[in-house]
Amino acid sequence: MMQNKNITVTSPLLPDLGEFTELLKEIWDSKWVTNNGSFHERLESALAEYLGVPYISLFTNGTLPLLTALQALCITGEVITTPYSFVATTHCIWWNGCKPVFVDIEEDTCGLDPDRIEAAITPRTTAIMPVHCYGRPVNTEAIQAIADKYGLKVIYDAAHAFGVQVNGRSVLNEGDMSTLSFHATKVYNTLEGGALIVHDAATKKHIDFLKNFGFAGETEVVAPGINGKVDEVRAAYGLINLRQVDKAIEKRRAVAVRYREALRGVPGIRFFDDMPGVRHNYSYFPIFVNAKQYGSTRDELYFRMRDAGVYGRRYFFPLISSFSTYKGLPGADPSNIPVATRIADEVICLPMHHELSEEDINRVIELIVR
Ligand code: T4K
Repeated sequence: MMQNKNITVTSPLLPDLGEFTELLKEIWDSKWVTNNGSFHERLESALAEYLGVPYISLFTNGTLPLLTALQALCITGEVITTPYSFVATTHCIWWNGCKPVFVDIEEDTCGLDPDRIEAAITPRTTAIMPVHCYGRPVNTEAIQAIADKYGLKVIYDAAHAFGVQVNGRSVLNEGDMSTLSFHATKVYNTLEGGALIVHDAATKKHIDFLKNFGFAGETEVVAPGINGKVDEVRAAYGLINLRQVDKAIEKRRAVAVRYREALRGVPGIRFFDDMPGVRHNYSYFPIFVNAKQYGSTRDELYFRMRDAGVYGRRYFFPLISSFSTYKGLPGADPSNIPVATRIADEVICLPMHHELSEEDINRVIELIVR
């Protein structure tokens, strides 16, 4: 009997090999392979234009820009953040010697609930680090109003929000800084990669020093920086991928439309619709399983899918606040974060990428709709 192929949660968007080889030849000929080369410069300009942001600095992954943003803004004390994210979000706060303080999330965005932030602010709070989870923008206006009232910085972990716009404006322009991840599993990737988005030239210059060990010249080190540099090979890869990302997002949108058509009305299965005025990137397609109404638990469905070769993922289960390093921190107790706690037990991110065929989509749907 023919075995069904496995369907994974995502699949990397890869550049055309012929085109990539051409650029590799150029890099080989130039013998300039890293440290702010010409492809690096071209990719920064192309991304700034595509994303509609004034200043962007490339990084070698999506974790280092978070670390660097906290460094650059001299964040100390307590940082309010979400327990419902990839663990890198909280790790970066910890690595900067700050204390993460967990606040619950909203049901409709899976991002920080602005109505719960003020209660978590103490005299030691210096910053808020929300996440545009699954690329769904949080309420940036409400968060900024709180930040302004208490004199706090806002750093958005926008790892999932490549190309996301609200009313025609990039969500990456909000707050003091935003970060992106260009990991292979993301809508847009440079294999590994990431970026930090800032609002002015002087800050970008400082970030560029920080990502190069703090060097401001051959013999001058202005701050304790790190190595976050991107090489020419990945910059060239990223330039080609940028030209095909819109097509990939359009394909993802079509997958979302099919899932929604098929799953709407299935008792116990909740999912997101598009938000008004938002240009989404369809980076993830989470469903939320209400066991009572659906008749099986999330994990029963999850493992049934796996047994059939359909590899969804439970992003973001377990909550960051439940890991041993963090579970004693303020806000980490499940009673303080009831929405995040419930949603982490309900979520399955369905396969979502540009290469899913009609047959693949039907296989996923048939496993959920019984
Ligand atoms: N902030 C947030 C909110 C984030 O979500 C992330 C990362 C970060 C910060 C940090 O950014 P980075 O430093 O990572 O750039 C993945 C990614 O590694 C991670 O980037 C991502 N978030 C996280 C949500 O997911 P895993 O451990 O789930 O990936 P993995 O290896 O299990 O891959 C998932 C599926 O993707 C595989 O089953 C198949 C497919 N895949 C994966 C890879 C790596 C491929 O088809 N080809 C591949 O090369 O973490």
